[in-house]
Amino acid sequence: MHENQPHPPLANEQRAQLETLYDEMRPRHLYPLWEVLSALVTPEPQTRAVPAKWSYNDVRGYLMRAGDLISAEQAERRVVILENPGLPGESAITPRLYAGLQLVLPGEIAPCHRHSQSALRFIMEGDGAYTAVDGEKAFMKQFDLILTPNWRWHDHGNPSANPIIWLDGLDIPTIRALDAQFAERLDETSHPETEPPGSTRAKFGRGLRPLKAGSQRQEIPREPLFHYPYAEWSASLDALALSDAPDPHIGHALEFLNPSTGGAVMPTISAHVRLLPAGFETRTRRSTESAVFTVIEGSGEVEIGDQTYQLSPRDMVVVPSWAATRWRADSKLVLFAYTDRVIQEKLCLYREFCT
Ligand code: 1HN
Repeated sequence: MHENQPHPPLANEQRAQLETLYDEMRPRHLYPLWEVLSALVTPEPQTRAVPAKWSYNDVRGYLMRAGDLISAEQAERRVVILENPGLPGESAITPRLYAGLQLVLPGEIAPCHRHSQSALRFIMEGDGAYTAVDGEKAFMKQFDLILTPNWRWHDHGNPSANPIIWLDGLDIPTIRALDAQFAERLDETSHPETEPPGSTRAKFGRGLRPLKAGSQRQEIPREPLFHYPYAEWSASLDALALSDAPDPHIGHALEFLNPSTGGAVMPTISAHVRLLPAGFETRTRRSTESAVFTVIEGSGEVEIGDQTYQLSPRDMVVVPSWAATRWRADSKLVLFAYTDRVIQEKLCLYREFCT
């Protein structure tokens, strides 16, 4: 298993007899572990995912063409998938995460459904559209984060005059790996309104939660909050940058929290934002989390393994597990990221290596 401790070599005769043994085992679906052990148990993470970058306007062009050809209702979700070049045919941007850009044109509705996959939406362009979660609408502004946690009804609508485009981040490959997918459509296109817009944020988004007495005591939903506006997270990030020194490996960073648990926003997806001051360069870091980043503001550069990418607003990059990563900000650089860190932490597997 260790490269510096080779196993004693096999004699030719022994090898021939082993091959005969394998030939007889194969039809019975039996295989020798010792032939594959070093590929199964590696000293460090081995991933098929590779670093990659997509520029927003490039993807947007294809998405708008799709907008001329298929309606949101026909498509159910009109999305162009960002697929990792190392995972062809898997509709995955990392082995655990999915990414896509979704377009909803003025007047369209993406019909109501629910599924075991957890999803986040990060608004890339436009405002005034909404996602309704269990019948409560969250009206979108650019760079807002909206969650549709697993098994919650959700539909999207765009009553505004402009196209709306967002980044969809889901845990599709994770749920697929667990063979735990379920999905269903609601009979109606839109979920009936259950609460006025903003009511969940008023109840749970300000360090407060509803309190009732005795038998009235209310169960707190698993993920009560589903809208994290840009105006709020960017103000917090700017305040952090005024009061603290940047972390040498990730700059100023704030994680989005589930107020019910104090942990990651959803059971399978972690999300955070970062700010690198102009001229700041991080040190090199590796981590076992795979991450999808998008640039909110500014320009700079990222080195991911042996790749270097120039960054400008709304570029999207994927950082595979254990790839040595270093960021440089030419101007104030603001990033949004979602990752599979929470899964790894729950499994006691998460690791970082900072130089
Ligand atoms: C989904 O429900 C949405 O609700 C977007 O907008 C993308 C990709 C696969 C499965 C479900 C949405 C999706 C998805």
